[in-house]
This record gives sequence, C-alpha cells and structure tokens, in this order.
Amino acid sequence: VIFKNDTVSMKFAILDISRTLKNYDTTIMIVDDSKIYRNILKNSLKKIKLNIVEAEDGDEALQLLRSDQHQISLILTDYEMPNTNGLELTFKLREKYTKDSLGIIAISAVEDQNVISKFLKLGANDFINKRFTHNEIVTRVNSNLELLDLFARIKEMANKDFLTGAYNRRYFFEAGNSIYAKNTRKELPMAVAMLDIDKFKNINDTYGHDIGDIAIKEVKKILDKNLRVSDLMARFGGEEFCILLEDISLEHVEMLFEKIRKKFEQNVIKVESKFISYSVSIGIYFGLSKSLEDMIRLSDEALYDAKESGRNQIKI
Ligand code: GH3
Ligand code: MG
Ligand code: MG
Ligand code: MG
Ligand code: MG
Repeated sequence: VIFKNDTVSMKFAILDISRTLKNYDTTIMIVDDSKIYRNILKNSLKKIKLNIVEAEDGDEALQLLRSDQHQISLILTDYEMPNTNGLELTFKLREKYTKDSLGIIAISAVEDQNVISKFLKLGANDFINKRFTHNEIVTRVNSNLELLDLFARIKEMANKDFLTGAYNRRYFFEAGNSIYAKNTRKELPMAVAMLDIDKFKNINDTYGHDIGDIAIKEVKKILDKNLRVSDLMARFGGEEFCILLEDISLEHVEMLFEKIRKKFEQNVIKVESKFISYSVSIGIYFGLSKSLEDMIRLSDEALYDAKESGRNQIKI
C-alpha cells in the first residue's frame, strides 16, 4: 500500500512538473564534450517542454552566449572538457551573469568532493552527480527553473509600478545612475523630461478614480509608442512620469517632446460611453549637470514653468 501511494504521489509530482513548466518558453544549454551524455540529458529532459541548445565545451558555450541568438535561462555543464572546462566556464560566466539571471548546474562523474564545493563557490546554482536518474534531472532542472522564474518575478515587482507596468522611481535611479555615470565619463549631454497630466484632479473628480487610472495607463502607452528602447521611462508619482534620454541632441529632444505633447492633445480615450481627453505639460533639462538628482530637479523646475505659463506645453 505504501508503495502504491508513493507511485501515486510520484505521478502527481510529474504531472505537476509538466503543468508548471508549460508556462515557460525556456531555453537551456547543455555543455558536454560527450555527445552520448548530451543525448542522455536531452532524452531525460524530454518530459519538460524546453528549447535545448548544445555546446561541446566551455569555449563554444561562451561563444553561443555572446552571439545572443538564444535567450538562455539555465546551463547544464560537464566538468571535464577540452579547452575550457566546467569550472573555468562557471568562473567566466559569473564575471558577467549573476546567479539569478543565468542558472548553472554542474554535472560531473568525478569522485573528488572538492569539485562540488569549487563549483558552488564559483557560483554554480546546483550540482548533480552524473549517475543521476531521469527523475532527479527533471526535478532539479525544474526546481532551478522555478527559482529563476521566482527571482524574475521578484525583480519585476521591485522595479515596476503595479498600475501601469512602467518602471518605478527606485528602478529609475538604479538604472539612471549608471546611464548618468557612463555619459558623464564621455562628457556627453543627456536629457531628463518630467511629464505631468494637466488638471488631473478634474478627471478624477468628474469621472472617478478608476477612469483616472485609465488615463494614467494611457500615458505609459503613448510614451512607449514614442520613445526608443534605450530611453529610460518611469512613473514617478501619481500622474507624473520621468524620462532619461542619452545619445540625443537638444534639437531632437525638443522635436520629440513637442510631438508627444501633441499626441496627448489629440488623443481621446473612450471608456464605456465617455470620451476623456487631457493635455500634458513637460519640463525638460538638457545638458550635463552635477548629478542625476540635479538634472531631475532642473526638469521639475522647467515643468513648474510650463504649468505657470498656461500648461499644455514643453519648457526647456
Ligand atoms: P496640474 O495641472 O497643476 O498638474 O493639476 P493637477 O490637478 O494634475 O494637480 P496634481 O498634479 O497635484 O494632481 C495629482 C492628483 O493625482 C492628485 C491625486 O488625487 C491624483 N492621483 C495620484 N495618484 C493617483 C492614482 O494612482 N490614480 C488616480 N486615479 N489618481 C491619482
Ligand atoms: Mg525565461
Ligand atoms: Mg567530459
Ligand atoms: Mg498634474
Ligand atoms: Mg502631479
């Protein structure tokens, strides 16, 4: 009876694995000099819906990662391989990728226990002995993928604003400061734009808070459509968004935000039978100031100026 129960729960465990993994579009890389072992692993992992990329040694693995052709989540690496072995590969990978952004599972048949601790110290997420069973490899790969997914979701929650899905203020400073540092080193000017909905309180008062929320989400959509991927945009407060732009001229900043201002002016949001429209004011700082905070402060002053001058306009 006990045995029977065990097989039942095992079946459930396996069902559960395939269910949770259906949501992933995950690519993993198998690095092993033995084609036979690569095939064994591939065969074991058939249960999980994964895209699998193969490499014969560490060098090929690094090359494949550099090529950026695949979005690899997890690497299963052998220890003993010609050229770059598993330990060297782990060391090189950890110079560039953190444990939570790229998982590494070392798989080896070596008896030397030091190898396991070396792998883990260098930043491998897990270690599996080569005498693994099908179930072990499936379960370990699955639990490591679940952890990576969890990290990604935590990062997403920490960096993004729940209402709009835009980055939040915290992330703006984190990412913005490295953009600031890079451009300051090269003595290149940047732009900070602060955008705020005009008379937003009226929208809330007239149509209610829910429609106010829709109006805020619309800001994110319009900005997404008109900004470049390299522009850093975040929701700073209620109906206020901040954008950091690099590699752009004063002339282009002016053109871009004038275009964006017009988009809002012309835009009408239809909610149920109501038509909502609003304008925005945008304050811009262009140049190279003593800190990112200072550039934000100066763009905020420009925004205040735009509001004072009658709203629905940009000020630099
Ligand atoms: P101004 O043109 O001077 O900017 O006028 P305004 O009415 O837009 O003034 P202000 O920027 O001070 O108004 C912000 C309002 O946004 C106040 C607050 O009730 C509302 N608000 C803040 N966060 C949210 C939110 O998440 N959802 C909604 N619906 N309203 C919010
Ligand atoms: Mg993924
Ligand atoms: Mg080998
Ligand atoms: Mg406002
Ligand atoms: Mg405001």
